[in-house]
Amino acid sequence: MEFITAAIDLKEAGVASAGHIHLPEVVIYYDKDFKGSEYRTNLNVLFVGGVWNDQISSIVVVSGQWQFYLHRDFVEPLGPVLGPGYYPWVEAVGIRNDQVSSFRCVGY
Ligand SMILES: [Ca+2]
Repeated sequence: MEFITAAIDLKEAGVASAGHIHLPEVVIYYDKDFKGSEYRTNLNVLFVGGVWNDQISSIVVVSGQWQFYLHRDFVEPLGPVLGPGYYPWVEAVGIRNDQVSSFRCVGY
């Protein structure tokens, strides 16, 4: 993997510090309908890099609120913030297909 990643600021994201913590988590897929290569992460991804750049076509948000971006380093949001759920086709939620270059957790 050539991803450039960083730990999520849990306090900023609103994750409770008491008790056990369910970390924000997302899974991205190369193709629609959760097909092709997949990558699961609990990190912010400043740049998906290499073979993943401009390739994401479906997403599972396991936990947290996630924003996706057209450019690396969280520049130019694509579509709405996505909460937990299955997103088999990014264009159905307003995220252009094969355009995501970075993403991060913006809430919990
Ligand atoms: Ca794709």
